Amino acid sequence: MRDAAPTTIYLKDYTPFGYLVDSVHLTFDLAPNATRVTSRIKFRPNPEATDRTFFLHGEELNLIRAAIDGEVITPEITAEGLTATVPDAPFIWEAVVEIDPANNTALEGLYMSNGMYCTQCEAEGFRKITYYPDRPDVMSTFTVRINGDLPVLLSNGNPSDKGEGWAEWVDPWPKPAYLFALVAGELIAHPGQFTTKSGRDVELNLWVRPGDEGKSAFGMEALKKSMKWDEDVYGREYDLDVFNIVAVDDFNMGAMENKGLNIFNSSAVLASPETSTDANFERIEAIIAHEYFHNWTGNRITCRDWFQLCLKEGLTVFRDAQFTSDMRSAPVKRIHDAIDLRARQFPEDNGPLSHPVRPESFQEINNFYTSTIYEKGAEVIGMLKCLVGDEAYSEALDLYFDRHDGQACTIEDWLQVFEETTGRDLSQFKRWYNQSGTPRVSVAEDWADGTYTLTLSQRTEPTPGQEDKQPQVIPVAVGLLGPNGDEVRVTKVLELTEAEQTFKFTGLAAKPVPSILRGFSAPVILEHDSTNAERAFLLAHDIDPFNRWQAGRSLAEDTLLRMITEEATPEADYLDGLLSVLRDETLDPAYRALMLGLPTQSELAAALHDKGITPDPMAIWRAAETLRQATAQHVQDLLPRLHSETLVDAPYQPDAEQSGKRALGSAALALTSRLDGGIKAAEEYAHANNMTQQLTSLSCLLRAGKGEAELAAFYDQWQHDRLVMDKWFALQVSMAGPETTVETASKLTEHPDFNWKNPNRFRALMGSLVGNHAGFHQTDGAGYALLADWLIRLDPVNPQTTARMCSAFQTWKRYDANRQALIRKQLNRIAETPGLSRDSTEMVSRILG
Ligand code: 0A1
Ligand code: ZN
Repeated sequence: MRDAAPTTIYLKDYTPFGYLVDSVHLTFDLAPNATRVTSRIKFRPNPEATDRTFFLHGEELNLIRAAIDGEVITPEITAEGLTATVPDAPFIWEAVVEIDPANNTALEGLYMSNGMYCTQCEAEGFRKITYYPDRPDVMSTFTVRINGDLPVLLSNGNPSDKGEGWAEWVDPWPKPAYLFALVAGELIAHPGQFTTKSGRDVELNLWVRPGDEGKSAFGMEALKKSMKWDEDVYGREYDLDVFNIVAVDDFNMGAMENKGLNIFNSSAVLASPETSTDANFERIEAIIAHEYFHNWTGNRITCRDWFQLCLKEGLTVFRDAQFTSDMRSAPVKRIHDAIDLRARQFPEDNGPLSHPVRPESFQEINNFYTSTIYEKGAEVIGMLKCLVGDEAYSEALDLYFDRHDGQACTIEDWLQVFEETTGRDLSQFKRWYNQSGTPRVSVAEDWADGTYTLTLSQRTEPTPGQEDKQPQVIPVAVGLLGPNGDEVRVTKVLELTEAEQTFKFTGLAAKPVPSILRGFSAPVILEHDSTNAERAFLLAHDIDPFNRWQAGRSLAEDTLLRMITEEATPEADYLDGLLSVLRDETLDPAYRALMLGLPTQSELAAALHDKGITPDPMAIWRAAETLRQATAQHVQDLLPRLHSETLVDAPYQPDAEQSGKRALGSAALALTSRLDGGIKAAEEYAHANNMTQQLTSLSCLLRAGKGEAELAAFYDQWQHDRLVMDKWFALQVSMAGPETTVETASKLTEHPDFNWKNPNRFRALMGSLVGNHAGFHQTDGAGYALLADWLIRLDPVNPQTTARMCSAFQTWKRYDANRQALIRKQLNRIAETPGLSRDSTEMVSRILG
């Protein structure tokens, strides 16, 4: 375990490393408890550096031998690395270290998962493999020899030679150590082939454990589509002879873009219709694309330091979102992204963990793989594209790839290519990178003499370490609708740059209804006191699919808030509007399914808190239940027809069209189950032939307080399948009523299949506990205590996953004094745990504030 001493690292302190690395040769002699890593590294003084301290990172390594230019030395060793005296000229560093992959439960560095060796080096895992300047601005070519008695031995780059029990790999592209990877095991390849636009033949392989062969075809097709898309849209070609993907069961994150050897959490790559839902397929396609796209945005051009993480992550998320929009439905993707941003990034940005897209300090970089860096980082790029236009965006990207190929870059480099290609001053835009918090844009309207005046104001609440906020450049896409629903002014992007600004639309025949923030053109909170009649009007007429959906969402939120605070009954504007949308068969089923969604209960809690009302999770839950019930009754005549959408005649395809139909059918089944007590859901479960149907019908049954037999049958059917068993755990906790959530979760922790050291299993159970808002926030604090117990238990085993899950407590200050006291007690208990990791220490102390 790591030293928990909190050292803060600052962006302003960046200095280049004193030495350049010309080449790295690594030899691995694999053994579960004593793998030997021999390194031979050519260093030379860096002419651009002033500090010549020769410090190499290294953690949990047993140094056997170190030599410089063949002469054995005794370096000074600490828990973080070693220091040695070196010549003021090029020299060769050699070291032999021993490591223990079998006991590496943190899943950083070289570790074992089901008998297979694999690595995870981002962000700072390479230092657990050997001594090295483990920082992204130190780039080198790597040659790797693996000696091991296993049939498949993989590393980065191209295979150069192999024999019985050994293999050699050469990666010709200079890379930082965080992109290093090694995999060794008994694996089966799903092969593929791709010819790049310039004619390079690339051998593709998706490697899985025996037994998982039936789940690799979809991932392979997604990879080929990604390779083609990046050529067509960004002109980016693949640059090696092979591209390998490996599925691993024990993995902290979704996947990793190691050069030529992507390593995936098996949940992010393995799929079959019988075991995966439509949502799983879509996610897998997006993650495969994301990791592949990193080959250019991340690998060929990498980050100078970890403060620049959004340079690769924001851009790559933006690119994978473009890909999904092209492969599937662009409006549906945009709505999903807005839902996710509001559910995950907004709470982060408006709470104690708030940090800029480019942070200025950190203690543990692993804690900064956040929704802010990734998703808000992508939104920032979307805004930049919106402001400069599509053509200028392409030109700037071409320049970026040309100019910075092979470099480790900064946000300044990124913005510079836009400034040069557009002539635009982006100094104010840069605040999106430096300023944390979600801007709130409020709207005031005026109408006189054919002129409609829109006054937009922006403000951002203080966030930790940032009291005063400056106005940002906010692209606000606006269209105007006339009284009959026609578009009287087409979408225009208003650039809000001041704290308050007025925009006029002249020559209008009648007072228009504005459609503001079309396409969710900026990641802001729009405060617009429009009437429900106006919302219903937009729901009926807006030609912007995002805002049409948003109008329904705002109606739903408004009615729910009134139900919670005024004991109002569900509003007719909402129910009638919904009914017309559901009846409209010209609308994409996936879009209609989205219309049936409600704001999450946690979002409602945030909305109440914003209004100065302390949220009561039970009251929120009751309102959501009541509205669901009222909706079911209101649209009941339509339900059989909508439900029949699920029954797609053609063979199962996880494409947008079929999955959209199933989404609508599933939403209809959920409402039907509220009226028939689950009869239809039981029928559907009995003849379900894909996981989407099986899981939907089972969840409807559980929600109706039924399904015990089906749950047991599901277990019997799928107990051999790890990924499906994750669903079995998650479903029971998510579907439990508020009073039984904690009890259900607690009982499941005793189940023999609760392999809590596996991050997927841990998250399936504990993540669902946190996601069940009313259940987690049970008044006696039992939910908080259960989570804290398990975080304390997991921390010494896997600090990274523990720390990420601590964020469950980030919203604690929204709730009443009693709940706050109960949560504080658990946070303190975690903080006071002897030997708590640096990861969790940082998270808990930031949350406590
Ligand atoms: N770079 C990967 C995600 C990743 C990040 C950190 C990790 O360990 C701390 C692992 C994976 C991606 O964006 O997909
Ligand atoms: Zn990424």
